[in-house]
Amino acid sequence: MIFKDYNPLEKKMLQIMDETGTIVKPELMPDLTDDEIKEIYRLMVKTRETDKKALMYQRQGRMLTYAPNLGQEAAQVASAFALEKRDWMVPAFRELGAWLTRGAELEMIYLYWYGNEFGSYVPEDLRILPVSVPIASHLQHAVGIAWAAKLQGKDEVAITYFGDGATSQGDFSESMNWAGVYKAPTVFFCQNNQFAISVPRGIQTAAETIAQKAIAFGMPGIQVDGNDIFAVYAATKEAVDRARRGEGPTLIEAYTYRLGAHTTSDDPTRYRSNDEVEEWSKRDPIDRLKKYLLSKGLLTEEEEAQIVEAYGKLAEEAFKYVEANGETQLEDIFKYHYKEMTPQLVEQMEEYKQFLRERGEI
Ligand SMILES: Cc1ncc(C[n+]2csc(CCOP(=O)(O)OP(=O)(O)O)c2C)c(N)n1
Repeated sequence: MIFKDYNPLEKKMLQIMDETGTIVKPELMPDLTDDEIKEIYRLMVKTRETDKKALMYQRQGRMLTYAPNLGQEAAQVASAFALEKRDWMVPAFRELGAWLTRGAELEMIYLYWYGNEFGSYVPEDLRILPVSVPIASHLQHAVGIAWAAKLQGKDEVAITYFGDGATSQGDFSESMNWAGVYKAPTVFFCQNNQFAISVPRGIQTAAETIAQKAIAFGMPGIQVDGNDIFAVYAATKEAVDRARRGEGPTLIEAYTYRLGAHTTSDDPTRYRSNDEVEEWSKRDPIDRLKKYLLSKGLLTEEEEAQIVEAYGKLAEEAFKYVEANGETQLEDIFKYHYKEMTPQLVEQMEEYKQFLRERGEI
């Protein structure tokens, strides 16, 4: 039981593996087999390579916009790895690693960033809600799903992902409060990547840590090293297990860093120093796990190169599919808000078509 030793008031951050890939808290090592650890590594590399390609396609003008995940792979993959298939994932928009860990197809994810509505058409058995851009609004959905599961006597848990900035939104407080009062089996997973676009975490909230916000809502909160898969996994697993046992929600703050831009429309050099980025690059979550695997003889440099190459190819194939099939239909933008279009949406669509006709675009 980790939570009882990590009272958020004491501002202790859970770290099990340090930056050199050394296990510094062997007594807290989670119960993962070597194969599972390697699977986490593969998923992190998959995230990194497919993320890099997406960014490249956007820069080539072939993808609409993109929110990079560089540096956050451990937080995403290791947390999603702690879920069961029957659990629910309620994402924001910077969770590529969690999507891939839950088994989402890259084609669908790329379609979303390509601007195609079918990128939000998630196969039902994955139990993932579509991307949610309005900050923190989806936390309400996660609590609703969790509470419904509880009322129906199902032992399903909902995890929801959000950033440090989202914790300043009213929806965050409302969702945390509801989950606390009704013991809704929810895991609130905050990727504290230090920025909400250009606003640094230090002026986002006066709370000393994000994890401390749990106290007000009567649930455990824990800050973990978000670049350490073992810390992320151990905390998430404990949170999921206690939620499933009926003990209620948990807030996890994964302390990490967004190494890239907020989105492809952002220029981070305007609000942070290269030295800071350089410092955090040394804590790269994939390098750290690679060091661990190499030291245990579970990975070779050759094998790593093969894995990297294979995922690069996978990304190329997926994007080929998207470019061949993903052309956006004008109607789609209006058609999928509701099961059926409301009269207002029909009117808006007609108006827009007329506008395009006048411009000679259709
Ligand atoms: C309700 C709402 N307000 C503002 C925005 C514009 N916006 C998009 S991303 C973002 C910052 C979010 O920061 P954070 O929650 O820390 O997540 P991160 O982007 O760092 O992953 C903002 C303000 C939005 N999408 N929704």
